[in-house]
Amino acid sequence: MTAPLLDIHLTDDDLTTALRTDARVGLTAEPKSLPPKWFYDARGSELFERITELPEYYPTRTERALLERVVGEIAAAAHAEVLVELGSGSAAKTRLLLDALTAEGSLKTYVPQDVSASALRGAADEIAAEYPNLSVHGVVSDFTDTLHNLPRGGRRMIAFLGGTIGNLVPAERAEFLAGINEVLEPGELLLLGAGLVIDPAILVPAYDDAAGVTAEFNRNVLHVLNTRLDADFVPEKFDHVALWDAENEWIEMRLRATEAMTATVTGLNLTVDFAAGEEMRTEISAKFRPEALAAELNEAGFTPTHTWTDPDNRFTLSLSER
Ligand code: AVJ
Repeated sequence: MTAPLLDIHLTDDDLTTALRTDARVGLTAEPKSLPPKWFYDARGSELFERITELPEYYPTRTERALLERVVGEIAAAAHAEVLVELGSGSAAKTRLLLDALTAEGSLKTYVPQDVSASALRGAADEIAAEYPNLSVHGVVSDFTDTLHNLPRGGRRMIAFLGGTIGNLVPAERAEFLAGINEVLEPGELLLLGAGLVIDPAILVPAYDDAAGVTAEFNRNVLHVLNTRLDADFVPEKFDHVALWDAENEWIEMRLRATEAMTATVTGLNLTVDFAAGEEMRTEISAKFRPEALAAELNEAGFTPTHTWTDPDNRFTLSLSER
């Protein structure tokens, strides 16, 4: 086997620079907020893997079961030579797609993309070993601004699974989808996984599990600030909040200060005051209505050709053509 190529468009220094900007903006804003991509250092990625196994967290297993059921149809419709997977992480669901696309006979290249070089290297090595006939070309980048760094050549399908599209607010989604559309050639494809709007009685516990793993994942962003920016947050002094915003149709996660406190972010030369009970937004996870999602794809220049939904209408996969 040939060792997989790894293009690094995002170094550790770049990450720190981006975090500095995000943290300075978010911690001095009113209300305070931090972008969810900063959950995912090694510990955060591990906590997320544990979330996917929680009884309450239905999205991962729902999407996986759906993918298992329809992956043959996807492969037949896509006839892709290159599979680009955005935010591939541990590439757990990838094998389903790779098996179907290699069985279908068209696939030559797999391009996993992730912000985490360590997660990517591990996944790329494993996939390269398991699929000796596939050329594996990893890209370490931030999916929102490095689409043009994706390798070209061969009919491509970009897969963006897991419902991570929901981390973006509508204006960011529009920009992101249009950006993907722009890098694709006519006839190339986008496979998008998205969580659907369902009963909040099922949604909320998925983001506020009984075992407290999601709470720990949420507080991990403070560990990341402590490590990367030499801050002194006391994560245990923040409560996990998950609520359903019915108007925006998204889950919102927040960290609530249990008492008044001041944190020092040495790396930013910044002190941050929290009032007792003050809440800081750390993530939105938007859920979708199928017609509205199709409209967003259309608006970005895509033609949705297929949609598949699980039997409980909790999650959808949609295949669109540029
Ligand atoms: C990885 C963004 C799809 O929004 O469901 C899980 C992240 N946050 N539990 C999601 C997450 C809290 C997850 N995504």
